Amino acid sequence: MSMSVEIGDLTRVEVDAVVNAANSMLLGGGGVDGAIHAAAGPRLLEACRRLRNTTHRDGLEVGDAVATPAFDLPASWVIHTVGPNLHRGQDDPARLASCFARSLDVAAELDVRSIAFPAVSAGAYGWPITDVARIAVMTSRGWLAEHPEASPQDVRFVVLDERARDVFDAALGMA
Ligand code: AR6
Repeated sequence: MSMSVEIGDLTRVEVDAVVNAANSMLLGGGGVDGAIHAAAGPRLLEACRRLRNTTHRDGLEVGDAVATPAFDLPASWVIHTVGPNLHRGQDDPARLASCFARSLDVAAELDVRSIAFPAVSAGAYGWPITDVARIAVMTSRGWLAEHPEASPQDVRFVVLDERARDVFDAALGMA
């Protein structure tokens, strides 16, 4: 089992599943969501529309996760999750923790070996990166400890700059 942080573009990472910091509508947006849709191609939006027309008519709840194929990305799967939006008063850390735990649950159902997360909610949704890093690492560490036999065992956090990398590094270094 391993957890690590790296600077990079989530759309170019060679992992089995990348996590998308989506919104409840599941129909694309800016930030990571926009980058993933642009790189994965229009079939990703079609797959998301299918979810909206079938299993997710009301969209995806904050803290939940759902997978689609990744189409033109190097990854096989996109696991879409919806972080809490601090600008709308969504300040419950449990909701953010749930994004990571549910994404790992979905990854386990798909039997993927490796998964890459962005700093969910640390962009447009306004959460401080220090809180996101701490919650991401604590939750993933807890999940891995509770599921010693399950996939994925390779969990990566992919961030855009050195400051974010240092913050995740500090969180990873805490017991
Ligand atoms: N690779 C890795 N990290 C990235 C990339 C990338 N290509 N692009 C941005 N980041 P955000 P949120 C970082 O705003 O806060 C969208 O419009 C970014 O620097 O993507 O959960 C959705 O549709 C930041 O640290 O996600 C939603 O409406 C982190 O990824 C809303 O934004 C998350 O930033 C979701 O907001």
